Amino acid sequence: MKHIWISLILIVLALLGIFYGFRQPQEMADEEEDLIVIGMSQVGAESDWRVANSESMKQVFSEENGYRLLFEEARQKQENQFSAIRRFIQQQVDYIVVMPITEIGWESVLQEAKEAGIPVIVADRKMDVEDPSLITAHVGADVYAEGRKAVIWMEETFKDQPQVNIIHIQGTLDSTAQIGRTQALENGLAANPNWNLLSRMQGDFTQAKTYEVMTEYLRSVDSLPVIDVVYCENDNEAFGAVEALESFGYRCGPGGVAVISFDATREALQYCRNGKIALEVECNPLLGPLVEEVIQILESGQELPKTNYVPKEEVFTPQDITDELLEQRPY
Ligand code: GYE
Repeated sequence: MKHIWISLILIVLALLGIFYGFRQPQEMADEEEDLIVIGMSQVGAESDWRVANSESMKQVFSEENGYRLLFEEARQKQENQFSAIRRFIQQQVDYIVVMPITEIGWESVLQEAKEAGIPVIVADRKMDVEDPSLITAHVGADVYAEGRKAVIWMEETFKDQPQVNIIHIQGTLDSTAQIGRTQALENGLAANPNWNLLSRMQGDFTQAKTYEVMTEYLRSVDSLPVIDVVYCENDNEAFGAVEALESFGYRCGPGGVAVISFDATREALQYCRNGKIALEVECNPLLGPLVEEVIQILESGQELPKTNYVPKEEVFTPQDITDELLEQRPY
């Protein structure tokens, strides 16, 4: 009798095993079908800001949160972004999210996405297109406003100085961050006759390129000029500029060169605390949650505002930076 019971239990267990064996893959497939598929095209990994931005996207668009993320990095080439977007269209993703390298040239690829019925959300920098229906929403900072904060600080700091010698290091040309931050400085130059632009160079938002162009410039001048301000369009440019300036004997800090930078990543705030960066204008890279908000609104069928600026961005000078701020800085 005991043997019969044991055999019965074994049979039941075996049947249960077969049942679950068949059921589980099916259930898994069902769960996968529920995932929202996002095709995401990122510029590259040119800066600390960009790395933090990619991290934020990957954190939010995880399987645990209900997403399948197809993430492609374009190594700073727009053609690579085009091919990534075309692959996403072929794969029939639910949404395409693009952090565009520059503003222009997107019309035809966006048209293809539109014809395939896939909404395109633009994050960080903008796209300049004539037909607004090609873009469902934009999530990103107001970079002109960031530039204005730097210009206002310069106006206050140098208001009594008869001549202010400025070097301007631009970011990737035709990118929104370059256009806005450059425009703010241009307006500052026009409004302040005591500001003197010594040189303008392209740093492409990277430390290496900025070190190179700055070194070339300092090598090419007959005698080293007095430099009051180096206006860098992001933190990595500021690191490269400080390195080049110091190697030519300049001192960055009070009484020396005032380096201005945008982003306010942890390492740059450390530079700022040490006085090597005089002003940090914050630009928040953590855009993942805002992009998700847009996608959730779309999923629920509600009306969507076309532009969602990143809410609050601060300005830091050396005295604002505490241990606590550095420890808590998420990027
Ligand atoms: O400031 C820079 C990055 O587009 C706002 O791009 C972004 C800029 C950011 O490489 O560090």
